[in-house]
Amino acid sequence: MALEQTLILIKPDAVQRRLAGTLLSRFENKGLKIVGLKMLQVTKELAAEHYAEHVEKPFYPLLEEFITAGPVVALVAEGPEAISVVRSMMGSTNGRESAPGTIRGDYGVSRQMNLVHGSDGPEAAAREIPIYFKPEELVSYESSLGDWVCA
Ligand code: YYY
Ligand code: MG
Repeated sequence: MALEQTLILIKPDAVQRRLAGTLLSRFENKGLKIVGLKMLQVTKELAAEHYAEHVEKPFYPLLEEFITAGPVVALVAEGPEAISVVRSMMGSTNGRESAPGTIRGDYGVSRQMNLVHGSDGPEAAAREIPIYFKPEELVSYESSLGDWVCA
């Protein structure tokens, strides 16, 4: 069981809908440890770096418009297999198809405005975390709950 860190974005639609706290709570309630947290405005340059794999795709102009349309909350969550845990909590990309019980399944009906981003694998997490956080912006601390949330 690997202890992993993953990048999560609470996207502009979720911030505008006042769901940031609700979504943050879901990750906390799951037992993930928050080791980095900030609010920021994504620029076009940052969007292109983050979504490098999608820049040439036909949907990118609208994705860029959406992700830069308002502030996001960025966080780094840590936990056992945190990357796949967060991906399963998010649900599939299109809110109309994502399962009830997932974030996208519970809160959205859009493929583009789908509330959250989560790194899709270890390589993505290693690439994406430094895009949003300097090393000194990530904290290291002991959690007294640690022994009670994973075994
Ligand atoms: O990882 P995930 O967010 O579930 O989906 P990706 O395939 O990486 O696409 C990134 C982002 O782009 C997605 O969250 C919505 C948007 N998007 C879109 O607007 N239209 C598509 N056909 C595919 C993706
Ligand atoms: Mg993706």
